[in-house]
Amino acid sequence: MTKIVFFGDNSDIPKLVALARAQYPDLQVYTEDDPGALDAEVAACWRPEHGALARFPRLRLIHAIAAGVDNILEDPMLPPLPICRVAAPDLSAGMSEFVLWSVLLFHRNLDQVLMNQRRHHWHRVDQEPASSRTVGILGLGTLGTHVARTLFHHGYRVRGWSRQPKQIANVRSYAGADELDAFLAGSDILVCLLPLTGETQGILDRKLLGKLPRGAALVHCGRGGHLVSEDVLGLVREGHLRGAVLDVFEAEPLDPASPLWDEPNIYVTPHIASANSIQSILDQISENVRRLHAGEALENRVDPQRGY
Ligand code: NDP
Ligand code: OXD
Repeated sequence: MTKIVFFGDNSDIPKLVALARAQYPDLQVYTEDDPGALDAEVAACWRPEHGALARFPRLRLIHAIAAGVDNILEDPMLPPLPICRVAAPDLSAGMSEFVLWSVLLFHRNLDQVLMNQRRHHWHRVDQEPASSRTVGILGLGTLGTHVARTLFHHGYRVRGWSRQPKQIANVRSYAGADELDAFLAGSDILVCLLPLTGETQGILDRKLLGKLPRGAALVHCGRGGHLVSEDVLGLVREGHLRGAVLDVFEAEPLDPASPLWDEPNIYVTPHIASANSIQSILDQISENVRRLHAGEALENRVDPQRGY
């Protein structure tokens, strides 16, 4: 039996503990305060307190319960152990649904229709085919690639930006800092699906968003640390951005006093763009536990130097 400890500030933790105890007989499951937890070989966590992971002397594997690992890598006392994340098919499918909804909101002018309803104003807004819109995706990893294929399937022109060039059918690839401006200049709707790293911190600022065509829209599903909120607010108010769907924020929950809530063309969603199911999180962790013991390569291993 492998001793595993679950911890972190996340409402999924109690559900993970309950299901792991019920369905995974090979795992001996602990929460942080359980006697015996200090013997854990595997830690499954979300935003662990700094120094928390270093308290487990027998740890062999750190497993995120999410796709993003920025909340783990920022620990200055992080032990030098393998780190894995969860990237399950249900996460990609959910993200594609969310981004498609957001893209349709702007492309079909449904944002204006919703506004008009509040004013009891009947106005048949212009409708154009999906092929008239180019969606640019920042980050062409697991999620960005799935989203790109989904959007192409719905008729949009799709381009993506990543560190390394990609070959994805029907998706125009741009890579690196040198190609960023050209990528932005042709994106009518910008979707952020980057991981949060030292390089991408604060990337969604006035400088970058100002390079989008006037009237472009933003769909932000990466991490709050990408977003410079006051810049987005300013660009929306100036009309440079027609609107933004924002799912992630520097501090979550978003402060009730934040001006983002009341801005007419900003749509705030509470970090629900997508999530791995409890079952798929446990399936991936248990598969990696098996691999750890078998000496096989771990799935979805993160490169701590790269930050994702
Ligand atoms: P991946 O690690 O699979 O992909 C990351 C992509 O970003 C890669 O294409 C990578 O380029 C690119 N990238 C990273 N750094 C740079 C950079 N400096 N310049 C250009 N491109 C860069 O991540 P996922 O697709 O699985 O997830 C992306 C993020 O989505 C997560 O880290 C998380 O923050 C967020 N997320 C949000 C959720 C929500 O509900 N809002 C749910 C799940 C995830 P390359 O391929 O060349 O290496
Ligand atoms: C994730 C998230 O990274 O939920 O999986 O944001």
